[in-house]
Order: sequence, then structure tokens, then C-alpha cells
Amino acid sequence: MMRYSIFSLARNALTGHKDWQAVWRSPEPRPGYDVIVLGAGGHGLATAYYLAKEHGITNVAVLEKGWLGGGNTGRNTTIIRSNYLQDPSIAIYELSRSLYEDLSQELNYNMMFSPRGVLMLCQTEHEFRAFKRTAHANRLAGLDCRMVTPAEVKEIVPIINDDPTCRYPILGAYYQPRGGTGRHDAVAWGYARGADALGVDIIQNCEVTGIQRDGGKVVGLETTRGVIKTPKIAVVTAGHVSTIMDMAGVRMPIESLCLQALVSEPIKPVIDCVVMANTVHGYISQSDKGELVIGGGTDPYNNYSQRGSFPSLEHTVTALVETFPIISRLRMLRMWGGIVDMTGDRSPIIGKTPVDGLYVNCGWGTGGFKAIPGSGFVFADTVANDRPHQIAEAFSMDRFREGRLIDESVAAAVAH
Ligand code: FAD
Ligand code: PYC
Repeated sequence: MMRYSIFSLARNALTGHKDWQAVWRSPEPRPGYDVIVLGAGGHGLATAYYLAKEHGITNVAVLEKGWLGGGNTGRNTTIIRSNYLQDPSIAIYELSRSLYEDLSQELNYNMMFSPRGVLMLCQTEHEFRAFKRTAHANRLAGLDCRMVTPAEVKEIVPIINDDPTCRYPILGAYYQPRGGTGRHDAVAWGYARGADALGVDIIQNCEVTGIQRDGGKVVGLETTRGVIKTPKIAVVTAGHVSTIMDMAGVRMPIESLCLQALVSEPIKPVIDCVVMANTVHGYISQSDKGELVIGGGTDPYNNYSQRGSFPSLEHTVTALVETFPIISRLRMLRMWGGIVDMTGDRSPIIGKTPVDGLYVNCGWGTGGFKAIPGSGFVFADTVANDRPHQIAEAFSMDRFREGRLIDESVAAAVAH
């Protein structure tokens, strides 16, 4: 079997892969659809999949200006957890985490969900108190989590510096044993394949340039591949959501910033859980290839860049060296960035908009990879039924006008 795979790989490499069967179709856009989803990131593809699977709405297109999964979905550090503070957040992130548990089976595609455990270090008294509060809130909501002692942290992560006299000593940690990581590309590809098989058209290299309205409702889209008619548009374009919504005359309470990450050269397995060190602004896990996957805070100014920068790399690595001294001896291999969409309360916006037929799902900021299955599920329900799914209700855009903020600035974990 293995010999066959290697020969097949070699033969296809030499023949330009022309005999490979495409995993999804590349159709020409039709003149119109019942629903058009903008953005083929994880959230857009999951939305299309659940529209078809759960609601039988298959006359659906997903339009993507680049390639599917080429936005933040293919650029993130794949951490999956549900340890948020507020009840509405716990509900949606835990729905999502639990859907991840069976997603490979659901889509018959290996997502490599790896519930290796997530540790959130407490390196100041204040952080310790804050995480204890989160742990209480999470346990009340039925989540499997607990606070662990410095000795347990050392046992789980032997490479950690447990010197109690260092600048930011380990005072304990919040631990979610069934948090972990997944394979980001596979999540996009699995949902794409699943949606395509149910009849959804995924149209790449198709940039949306305008939204057509007839009075208070949407009627179609202008794209680089022509006009496409539709009564329902679901916008899921992350860092580009403000520019798209502006095309329909809707102003979004969103800031777009670059969030960067980097990987080291591959090394033997040294860390088998995810560790977040929020006080020093860094986090770390190890990929299956052996690279240490490292990230820090967002750029301190708004921008639409998708590149890494040396000041950010230097800041993140410097911050982590005391906690993980091993880093000082590693060469860093690559860095990159993605455009994240930040709301004021660090919670997403999911729901209807003031324009009929226009729906939006955005504001996942630095933390939306973990939310893809749950978000797609409740957003599809919202679009199909033209009213918010019960779990999505709290996340409506009105909350900023009405002062119903869902403050997750601490749980978002990444400094911004
Ligand atoms: P995207 O994947 O960005 O998809 C939006 C798509 O819309 C893009 O493909 C884009 O090309 C397309 N688009 C934009 N404009 C147009 C247009 N005019 N026409 C057509 N298409 C358009 N989250 C976690 O939970 N855990 C993590 O560990 C984590 N780490 C991160 C690390 C980094 C460095 C970054 C950048 C993000 C991280 N995130 C993490 C956040 C997570 O990646 C995002 O919240 C999530 O991927 C957003 O998915 P999406 O589908 O909404 O957006
Ligand atoms: O949301 O867990 C998270 C996360 C980690 C790094 C970026 N986002």
C-alpha cells in the first residue's frame, strides 16, 4: 500500500498531477443562488456545509477572492479551547470544541483534532485570581477543567522554567485537558469537500466588488466574474468585513490588525500540550513536524498586512525565553501574519443586519479557528431561518448600541 502511494506520488509529480481527481469542483458562477456566502475561510465553508446538510439549502455559492483557506484559517496556530468567561461565549465555544471531537468522522476527512490539553499559565497574583474565576465559571457551565499547581505544570511541561525566583514565576495554571489543536488546512478542505458533495459551488478567484440593494434589501453582488443575483448574502470575510459591509452601507464596529506567528526549526518532541503565557505575551505548542509553533500579541496599530515583521518576532521570542529557556538555542524558520477582525469586547458578531437578506459573522479576532464548527452551525441556522439561532442571539450587532457587551478581553488570551 505504502509502495503504491509513493509510486503514485512520484508518477503524479512527474506528470503534473493531471490524473489527480479534484476534491471539489471549480464551477463557473451561475446567474443566481438562494444564498451566497462571502469568504471561503473555515467559517464561510462551515456555514455553506451546514446550510446544505442541516437545512437542505443547496443552491449556495461560496465566493472567495483568493484560494480557499488562504485567509486566517490557513494562517493560525490552531489552538482549540472553550475556556471563556461569559455564559454566551462558553456556550458557543464549547459547542464548537465538542463538534471538533467528531468532525473527522462527520466529514470523513482527518482534521487531526488533538486534545492534548491547554495550559494557561498564571505568572502574577492577578492572573491567578482571574483564571480561578474563569475555572469556577467554566465548571459551573459543566466544562472539564481545573487549576493545577506549579509542580503539576512542571510535570505536564518538563521544559518549563519552574524557578520561583524568576521575573515571572509559575504560580499555577488553568488546565483544560480536552482543549488542544487541529489541522487548520484540513478543516477548510474537509468542509469544502463536504459542502461541494452536497451541491454547493465553491468559486475561488472571485472577488466581491459591490453589493446590489433594492431599497432596504439585497438583490445581488458585483464580482470580478460578473454580477450574481441572490436574496441572501452571508458575509464571513474576517479582516475584510468592514470594507465588504461598507458596500451595503453598513458601518462595522471592527478594527483590522495583523496578528503574527512563527515556527522554529523542527526538533524532537519536547512539549505535548499547548501552553499560553499571557502575562509575557506568548504561547507555544509543537507541530507534528516537530516545529515549535509560537505566537504573541497583535501589531499595536491597525493594518491590512499579512506578513511577519522582525520587531514582533523579537518581542515574542524574548518574552518567552525566560519561561522556556530552550527557545534561546533554536533557529526560527518562518513567520507570517493574518488580518484579524477585532470588536471592542473581543467577542464575535453573528446575525442579521439593518439590511434585509444581509447577514454577518465576524469579529472572531485572534480566536476564531476554535469556533469554526460551532459558528458555521449557528450561522447557517440564522441565515436559513432569518432569525438568530438561540446561541447566536447574544452576539447580535445591536449589543454595542444597547450596551450588552460580552467582555472576553482576558479570555481572548492574545494581547491586543
Ligand atoms: P478567513 O479564514 O480569513 O476567511 C475570510 C476569507 O474571506 C478569506 O479567505 C478572504 O480572502 C476572503 N475575502 C475577503 N475579502 C473578500 C472579497 N472582497 N471577496 C471574496 N472573498 C473575500 N484562532 C484560534 O482559535 N486559535 C488560534 O490558535 C489562533 N491563532 C491565530 C494565529 C494567527 C497568526 C492569526 C492571524 C489568527 C489566529 N486565530 C486563532 C484566529 C483565526 O485564525 C481566525 O479567527 C479564523 O481563522 C477566522 O476564520 P474566517 O473563516 O472568519 O476568516
Ligand atoms: O484563541 O487560543 C486562542 C489563540 C491562541 C493564539 C491565538 N489565538
